[in-house]
Amino acid sequence: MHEDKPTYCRICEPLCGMIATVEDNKLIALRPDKEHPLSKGFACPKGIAFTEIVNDPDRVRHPLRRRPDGGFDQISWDTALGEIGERLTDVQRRHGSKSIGWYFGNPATFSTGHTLWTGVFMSLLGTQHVYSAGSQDVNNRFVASHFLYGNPVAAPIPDINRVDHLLVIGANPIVSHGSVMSSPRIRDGLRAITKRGGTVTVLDPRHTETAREFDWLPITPDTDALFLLSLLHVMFDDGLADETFLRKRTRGLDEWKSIVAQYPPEETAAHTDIPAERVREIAHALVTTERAAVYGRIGTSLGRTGTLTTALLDMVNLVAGNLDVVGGSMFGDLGIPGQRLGVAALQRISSFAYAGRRSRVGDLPQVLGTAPASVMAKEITTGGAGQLRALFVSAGNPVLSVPNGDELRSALDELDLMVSLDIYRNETNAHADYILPATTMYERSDFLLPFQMLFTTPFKQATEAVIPPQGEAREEWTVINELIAVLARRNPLIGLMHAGNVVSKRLGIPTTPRRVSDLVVRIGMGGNRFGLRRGGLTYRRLVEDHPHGVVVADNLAPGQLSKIITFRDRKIRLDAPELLAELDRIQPSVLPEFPLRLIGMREIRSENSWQHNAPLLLRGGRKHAARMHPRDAAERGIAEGELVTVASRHGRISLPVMLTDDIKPGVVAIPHGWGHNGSGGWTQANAAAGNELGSGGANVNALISSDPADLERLAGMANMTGVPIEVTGIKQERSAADQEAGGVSTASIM
Ligand SMILES: Nc1nc2c(c(=O)[nH]1)N[C@H]1C(S)=C(S)[C@@H](COP(=O)(O)OP(=O)(O)OC[C@H]3O[C@@H](n4cnc5c(=O)[nH]c(N)nc54)[C@H](O)[C@@H]3O)O[C@H]1N2
Ligand SMILES: Nc1nc2c(c(=O)[nH]1)N[C@H]1C(S)=C(S)[C@@H](COP(=O)(O)OP(=O)(O)OC[C@H]3O[C@@H](n4cnc5c(=O)[nH]c(N)nc54)[C@H](O)[C@@H]3O)O[C@H]1N2
Ligand code: SF4
Ligand SMILES: [Mo]
Repeated sequence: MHEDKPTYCRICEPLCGMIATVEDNKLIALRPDKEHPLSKGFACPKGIAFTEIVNDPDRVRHPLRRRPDGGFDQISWDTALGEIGERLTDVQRRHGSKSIGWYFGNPATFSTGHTLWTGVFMSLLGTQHVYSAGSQDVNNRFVASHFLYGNPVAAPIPDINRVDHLLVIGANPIVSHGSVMSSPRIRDGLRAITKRGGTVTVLDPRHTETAREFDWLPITPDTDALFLLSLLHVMFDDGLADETFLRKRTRGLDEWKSIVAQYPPEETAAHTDIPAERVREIAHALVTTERAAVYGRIGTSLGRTGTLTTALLDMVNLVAGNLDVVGGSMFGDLGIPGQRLGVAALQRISSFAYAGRRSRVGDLPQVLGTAPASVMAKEITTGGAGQLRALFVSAGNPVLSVPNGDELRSALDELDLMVSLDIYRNETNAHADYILPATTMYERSDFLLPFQMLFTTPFKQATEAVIPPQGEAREEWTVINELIAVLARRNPLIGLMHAGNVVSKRLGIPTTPRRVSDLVVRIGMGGNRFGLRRGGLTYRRLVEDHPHGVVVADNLAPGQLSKIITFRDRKIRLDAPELLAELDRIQPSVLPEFPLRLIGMREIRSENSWQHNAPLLLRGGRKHAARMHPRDAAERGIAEGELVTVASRHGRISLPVMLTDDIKPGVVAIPHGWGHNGSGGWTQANAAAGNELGSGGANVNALISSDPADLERLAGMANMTGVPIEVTGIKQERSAADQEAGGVSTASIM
């Protein structure tokens, strides 16, 4: 039987509408959904290629158990769960619940059940060993919002539909499709700004795919805080800011005025390389253009002071009169009554509150219940109370995505138990004792719960599974329920959760992600409020009456701040001492032996580390390569395509170079997510991106420090951009070594 089913893609944040063609319970093809109200027939190559991933012969379809020789044997779910249960109970008996940990990766966020169940399970378990991709991504956004608004989950997004002057800092939405912002067809959204006479300016060390379409302003990596301070300087100095309004809405304005007075653009230009007159021009344009916004993402998150930089983005929006107003930087609305009080209450729970706990290693604050993944390896290898002994990794590949993968790789082998839930064998779960097969997104029903506040046009969609689980794959939340049953007897809170599961199941109303989502749909924007609002949305109505999704409001609503700020005086706090203390760290450090600066980049046909196995995405002989300016290459005698060594204070990797004018001299860009070294089960990925040394590309995170002292202090973020490096041609390296050897022999002859 041949059927076309509307659903949506859950690889990245626009969540584009898809039509899945299904025959005899097999996914045959995916095509963009023309009837999706926002993505309107757009999907990117990653989304289309997902058929290959669902049906990939390399996929893990059955539970696997590792043999002493490193290979894996297929076992039954019963055996796997029985053995894991025994070993987990043993770890818990000997070391307590606090020795059990979980790392959940990026795709977990795209599954309601996965996110909710891991969050609740770990929180009830009372362990501090919860890690996520967030400390390499977005945790500083949450921390900045915590300090400014007393609300970690409030994230302003640019009002793409109405903005007339958009300053994009450290984001490449034409490739990434937008982040911390769900805005399908983002390229069209950006083009529409210039079509209506507006401007888009892209501040980025690389002349990116986005910058190429608009105005490019090359900036020195990791100097954005200085640039933003200068914008504020000009706004105050030139009397552009509405101080009466600001005084009413904020605390700490005078302190900031005296701080920004110290950062005139004429002085910061030496670091940022942005001419003072451009800074002045931009500051004026942001204030005088009625609808203007600043938007920043990964490039502003992964520097040494990401939390401060992110707070400064909001401050620039605020001082320019662009925060929480139409056409500016706006807040999404769940439409749930009492949401402010809910957040305030959550923040009293130590497992959720900012710094409610601090990491054992490195003394770093917890963010939304998670610790910095960079310290995970040392949490395994450092003895003492609370040592991490049993680790679950779901939808993650931290050996490639976290700093210093080598350190983590060897630490994993010291665990008493490691269990992975994944759709593939990857470089991380090569070290797991068990790999449990997870469903892909098209094998589960879902609602876009975590993204509701991030849509630039408020939107809802729910989908049924379009195919049954392939092989013996199971949804993560059901596996977590099994673990809960195992641990119930030894941990009272887990026991309570287990009892809840059992009772609700007996009553015929089992707790499922669908039921939780239904609740949120009913009380949220456009919901039926349990019958109070006739014709309103329920989960079932979403699936049956709106299979292509439904726009619940034409635009974002201004004036959300009063619902967001949890401080009693309802004022934005600019004067958190923790933020102010970060000002001491913003001056870039100079290491003469590492004169170049490393930045990251995303590729249109990669998704972090996990889509390099799809033949459609590997077409055209893709190569993992470092992008370098010809001038820097010439100075080092390096030719196009040559194999080079890239070294930092923390490590070295080898890969070919690609010379390009589309990068600021002095900067080198290397995509992350490569370094498939054959330990994963990804046969295509392992063979791809070949270089002289072998295959699978290089792991750029070998160049990044996992030392707690090198992590950003407020969010424990890894410092992955602006890292000092040097690049040497391997030929030059060899001849230098030969010369040295030659020198020695000459000397010995004499
Ligand atoms: N195709 C594709 N799409 C993706 C992903 C993917 O792997 N592939 N990953 C998804 C994920 S997990 C995320 S979090 C989002 C990220 O979404 P984005 O943040 O839009 O993605 P990046 O391409 O990493 O963009 C970061 C930009 O910052 C620039 N940059 C680096 N350092 C600095 C700096 O110090 N200052 C400034 N101003 N700029 C800097 C880089 O040159 C780069 O262009 O993308 C998502 N979408
Ligand atoms: N140098 C550098 N490093 C970075 C970044 C950078 O910009 N530069 N970006 C960081 C960012 S923003 C992110 S988000 C992280 C990503 O870091 P991670 O999330 O640790 O790694 P991914 O490569 O996304 O791996 C995802 C894994 O999930 C599996 N998977 C896919 N779908 C499912 C599913 O439905 N269920 C289950 N159980 N498994 C599934 C895939 O097979 C894959 O093994 O990388 C970070 N690392
Ligand atoms: S941009 Fe591509 S990968 Fe992202 S949601 Fe849309 S189709 Fe999926
Ligand atoms: Mo990410």
